[in-house]
Amino acid sequence: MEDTDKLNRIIEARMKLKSRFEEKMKLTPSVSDDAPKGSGELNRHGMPVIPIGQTATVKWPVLDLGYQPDIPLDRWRLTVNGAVENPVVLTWKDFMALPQTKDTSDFHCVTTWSKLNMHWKGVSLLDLAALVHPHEDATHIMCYGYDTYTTNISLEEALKPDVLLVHTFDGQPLAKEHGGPARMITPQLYAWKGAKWIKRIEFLTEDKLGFWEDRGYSNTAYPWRNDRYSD
Ligand SMILES: Nc1nc2c(c(=O)[nH]1)N[C@H]1C(S)=C(S)[C@@H](COP(=O)(O)O)O[C@H]1N2
Ligand SMILES: [Mo]
Repeated sequence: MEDTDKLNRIIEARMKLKSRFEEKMKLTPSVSDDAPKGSGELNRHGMPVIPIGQTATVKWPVLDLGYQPDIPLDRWRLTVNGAVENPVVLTWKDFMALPQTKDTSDFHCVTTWSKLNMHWKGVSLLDLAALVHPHEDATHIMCYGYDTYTTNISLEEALKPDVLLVHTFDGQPLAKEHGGPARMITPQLYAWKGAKWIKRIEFLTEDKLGFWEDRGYSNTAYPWRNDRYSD
């Protein structure tokens, strides 16, 4: 009974958040650009499957800061806090008890490879946000990895339904080298916006720059605009 109530509260909050960000989301470049740059068929949000300057790869390269943290599940915690009504610290069990989403999406790395049709399972950021109730003036999130990595995302991008905190890839636990136990994915933005080994998500009332955004990468990271570096 209590679980049903909890789920219903998440569903209601999710619907409210969706309607709050719907219009802004429709105006984001990966949905609204009428001359998106790229090649191939159109994907589900109307953009060419291969963004400009990208090449499809079968392999899955690994990118990190030279250190891959090892987080046993019994010590794993995910903190979601900042400009929210209901900050939480989730254990692995709490995290796995949240609504689970399966999705197939593409992964575009700024170093020009794209990996298509990746099969994921995890918790949508929208559902996590619905759990913590962002304040009305929240505009962005900062994501923190166990390796000290950080990356920032606007809420109209982060709350898109394909932005997930994934723990499963192709039916298997996400490998440590790719950010396991859990990482974020941002299929409509370059992949550096998806923090591996995710540890904390902080809701912000103004934008702040993450690790690469502070080192010359674009703050917005739109693949179909070739938006790789800040000028
Ligand atoms: N915690 C953490 N997350 C990270 C990174 C990192 O160094 N640390 N690198 C980013 C970059 S630049 C990319 S392209 C993707 C790479 O993910 P992959 O190694 O699974 O291909 O993760 C992103 N997330
Ligand atoms: Mo990257």
